[in-house]
Amino acid sequence: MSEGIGAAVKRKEDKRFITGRGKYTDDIRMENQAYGAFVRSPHAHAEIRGIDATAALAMEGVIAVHTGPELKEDGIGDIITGWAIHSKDGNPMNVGAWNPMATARVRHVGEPVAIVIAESQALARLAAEAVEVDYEELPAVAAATRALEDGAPLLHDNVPGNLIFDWEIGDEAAADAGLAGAAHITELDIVNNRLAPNAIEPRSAIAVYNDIDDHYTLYTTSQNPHVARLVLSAFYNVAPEHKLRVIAPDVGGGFGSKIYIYPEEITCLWASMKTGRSVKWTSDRSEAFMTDAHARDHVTKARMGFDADGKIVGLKVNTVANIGAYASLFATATPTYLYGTLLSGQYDITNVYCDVKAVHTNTVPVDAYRGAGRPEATFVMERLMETAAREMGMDPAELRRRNFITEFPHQTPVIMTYDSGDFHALLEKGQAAADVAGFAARKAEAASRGKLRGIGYSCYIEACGIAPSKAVGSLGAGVGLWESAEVRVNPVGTIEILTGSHAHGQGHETTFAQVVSDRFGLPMDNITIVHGDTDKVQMGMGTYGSRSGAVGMNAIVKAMDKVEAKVKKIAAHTLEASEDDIVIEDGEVKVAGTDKKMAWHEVGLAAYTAHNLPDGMEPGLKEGAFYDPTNFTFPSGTYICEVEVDPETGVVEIVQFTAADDFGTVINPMIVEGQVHGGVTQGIGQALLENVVYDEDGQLITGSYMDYCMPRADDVPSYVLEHSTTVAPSNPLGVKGCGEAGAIGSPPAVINAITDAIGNNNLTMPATPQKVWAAIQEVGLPQ
Ligand code: MCN
Repeated sequence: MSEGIGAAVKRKEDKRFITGRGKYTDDIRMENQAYGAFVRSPHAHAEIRGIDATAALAMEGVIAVHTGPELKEDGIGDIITGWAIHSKDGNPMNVGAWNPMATARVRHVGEPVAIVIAESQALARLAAEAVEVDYEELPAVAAATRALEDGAPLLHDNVPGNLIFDWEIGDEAAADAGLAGAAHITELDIVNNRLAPNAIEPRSAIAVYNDIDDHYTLYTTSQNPHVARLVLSAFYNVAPEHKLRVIAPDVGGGFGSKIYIYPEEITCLWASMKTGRSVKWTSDRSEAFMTDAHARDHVTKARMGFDADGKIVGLKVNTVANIGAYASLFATATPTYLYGTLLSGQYDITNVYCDVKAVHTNTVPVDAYRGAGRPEATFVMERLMETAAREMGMDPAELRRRNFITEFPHQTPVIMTYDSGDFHALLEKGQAAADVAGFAARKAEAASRGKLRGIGYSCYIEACGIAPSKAVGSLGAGVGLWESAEVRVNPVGTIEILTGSHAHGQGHETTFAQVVSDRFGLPMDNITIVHGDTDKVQMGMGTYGSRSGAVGMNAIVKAMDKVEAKVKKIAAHTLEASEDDIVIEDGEVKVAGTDKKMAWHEVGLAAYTAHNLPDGMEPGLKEGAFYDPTNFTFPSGTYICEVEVDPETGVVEIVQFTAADDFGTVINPMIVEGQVHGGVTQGIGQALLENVVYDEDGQLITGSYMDYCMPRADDVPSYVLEHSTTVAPSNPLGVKGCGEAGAIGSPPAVINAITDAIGNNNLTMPATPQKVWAAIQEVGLPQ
């Protein structure tokens, strides 16, 4: 039916979002509400010699000032990283301890040192300025490669050389042997620029302590409220799980940055208990730049070898990954298992080796951001392929074609088993949609206007639907990553779906309802999706790694299987037919081949009135399921970018961007297109504009939108979207995640296009006009 799987249904949630009636954390007001503001370190690295809050406490309306040692005395635990990584010598990683508020030393600008609680937000912020902290400055280091040098400032006593781990994947000897026999070797030095996440809604939290019940409620901008509750209780000792309710109401974008439990939530919860007041904290934009987990920040050397026919014979990658001052929740997984495992790309390569050194620096923690590890891997692979083709005088599409994997399942040398895909089809569709055949004419026409036109490819594959608990457990994850769902059919036949997934812009209220509507033939209006509250949904693992479709929706499918089985039993009993003959379609439960039927709501009513149920059947119609898939999903695509560069100014215009993707079964093509638009735009932002800059001493230079440039509508073209489908065999719906693909596939396509236009491959992201102009000067105008 028209609202089911495959229908471009308009988003149910948009009515409240576009009329300004979404309910975000900062919109919530509690009785007895006070406001928290944090005193933050202005230094990148310093000892705290003393804190004097006298002046702040003397201000009328200031309720309390609390510091890090007080939390420690109350047994509040350190913030943890969720993934245990071992170095290649077999030793466990060394990670510096992360106190929610600094106890003795600060290690990045913006690190919280104290919280001021006051009657208004303005007063709390003013009073935070009045808290005097006596710092003794220490030498600082912001660049990961510098932090590894002898004599670099040391951040943590237990992390010698600032090296958290030196991890490897693949077979080094095999990669070396492959490279030794290569007819051609392409080498690249790659910098993957550091990004800030920039969700529209800044982080916010309200902590409510009820001393009568000794119970805590936390409203927070979280992508995974249940995981938040788990770590807050199990690791940070804030409260036992049954005395802590976490609610993530409407959340205005996360892009990974709201997966983690930050110091602020922990501190607000504890401060609420201490003061007996509800404590609200909302980040302003400057705080967001300073304290939201940043992303990427890799420095890489890569070598790829080819035989005389252009077949890849070896790949060796050495990466230094900046983790920041502390290791955040996914920080250790991101540059390892989310990166090294994708260094086979779409290609049939036998010999791959990757070494990653993860490093503490005096910068804010670096963690997952749309794509997390996979954009970095794709950038390495796709810059190498394009560069190699140019160096060998081959068509970059042809070089890729010669190396594509064509048979599935395919075991890569870096752990992953790709289960499906058709890379040739994606390339062909992409080329046709981008009119690659007409490029030469367009280039000539652009030249007649004094513009340099270039074209660049990126053929990406990524692993998402982050789940299989056994797989992630064997790789060091602290938890399993299944998902849960409950399907509640009410006596009147309407349905409530409780899910452990969390939507913060992805449209789950629509797509999840579509899957249910499709299954039972019910109107979308009769289906409600409930999520984001640990008191309503028992447990869930939340949303990241493009997993809600592949894992969350399939948990609903599993619960619907159970509902369907019970519905069929009730109908068979009532209609005096065999269960095997019962079919559910268009909102009716029918005996196949007859005119005997019940309306859907009649079955619901029968389940609850329970006057005439089969012997031994429990009343009611409600089923739950936990779903744990057998594999990740592997979306793939061909992205083709066409640019025009003004040689006078170095300004780049993206004149066409074509994305041909394979997301398996598509539930809602309009939502999926929106996801690709958003992801590609973020990728273009990384390629052309965005860059977090710290100076050598760890001062944040790009602390506002005056210095950090986000893509705007006039920076991007109207996208050309194509798709080709291979169904994911690892989940019943056959879906592959789509939420990150755009950000993963697009940056290399953009840089490949610009370097093609200007005839100089020596260009780093972001390709600002200044850099592009300088690169043109370096080699002169292409003839
Ligand atoms: N979908 C579909 N058909 C498919 C796959 C997905 O119709 N074959 C739908 C899903 O049902 C869902 C949406 O597309 O409505 C995205 O699904 P999925 O790829 O499973 O991703 P998640 O829902 O798990 O969302 C997470 C993903 C990630 S990891 C980041 S980062 C990101 C992204 O989604 N952050 C976002 N997209 C975002 N979009 C918005 N507006 N805001 C964010 O913070």
